Amino acid sequence: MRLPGSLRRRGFTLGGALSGLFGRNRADEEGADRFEEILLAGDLGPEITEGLVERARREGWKGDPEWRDRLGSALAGYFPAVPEAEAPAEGPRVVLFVGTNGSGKTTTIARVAKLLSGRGRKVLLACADTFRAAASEQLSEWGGRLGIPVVVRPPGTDPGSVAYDSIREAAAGGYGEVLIDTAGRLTTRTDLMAELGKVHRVCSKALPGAPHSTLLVIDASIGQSALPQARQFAGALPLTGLVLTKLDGTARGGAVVAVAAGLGIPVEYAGTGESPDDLEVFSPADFVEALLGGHDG
Ligand SMILES: Nc1nc2c(ncn2[C@@H]2O[C@H](COP(=O)(O)OP(=O)(O)O)[C@@H](O)[C@H]2O)c(=O)[nH]1
Ligand SMILES: [Mg+2]
Repeated sequence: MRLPGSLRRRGFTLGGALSGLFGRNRADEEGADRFEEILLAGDLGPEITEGLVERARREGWKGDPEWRDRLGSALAGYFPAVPEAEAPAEGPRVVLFVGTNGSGKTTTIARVAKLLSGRGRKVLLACADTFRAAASEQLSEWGGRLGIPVVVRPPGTDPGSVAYDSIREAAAGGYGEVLIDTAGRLTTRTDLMAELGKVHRVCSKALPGAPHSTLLVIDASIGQSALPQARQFAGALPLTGLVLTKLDGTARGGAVVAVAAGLGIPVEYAGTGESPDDLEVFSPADFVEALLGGHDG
């Protein structure tokens, strides 16, 4: 995974801040307090911070020349593994994308579509964001650029019916993948959150077992508010994975560890820019390495 060096805040990197911390000549308590401060400043959140402080104490990281590797594997261990994507027995694989407005859903769908069609998969896009005409225009524009058909319906159409139609159309047309875009929503709008649950259920009516994957797209730059936001979505429909976007422009990537661990779901993709190729299959080890980067030994 190619990660930009942006996981650092002006003057602050997790790796840099930790330099020398586990040297032998620091008082234990002072070191533990400082370690805690640094992890919190790195947006890892209170639970993971506490877990790591405890682990450092238990495993005796102080004075251990390998402490950085230990910390790295402890962090990587917080990410659940991505399960093997099984091809459905029959019909297309359906992926539903959800998230707040502007988190990067539509951009991500375009990139995933490009990736999959590059692997020879026959992809159908569906715009179940029927609030704004601009939403279907944006997805259609991507479809046009990528040469991938897009199912669109007039604004105001029930999003569930767009999802249903697209899955039936994909099944009839021999498509391998259906990627469904949904409208961004504030987690405070309980009616809209409930509607997502409905779209999810409608997918399974169109095709038993669908959606095979439900991905929550999160703007990585929102830091600590990512976890409560993700929990709200998880309460509205069963999520299977995460997509982190805007990792190119943020130093708040530590929060990502808290979200993946807190929800117990894997990160599948990472967005690292605005172009159609700026999507990476997520690698916890590479991510942690970038997070701990910027140190001098
Ligand atoms: N820098 C950067 N911008 C991104 C990334 N992903 C999405 N964006 C931008 O974020 C904005 C909102 O994206 P969009 O896909 O329309 O969000 P949606 O409302 O969730 O569908 C657009 O300007 C995208 O170009 C990313 O990984 N990096
Ligand atoms: Mg959108």
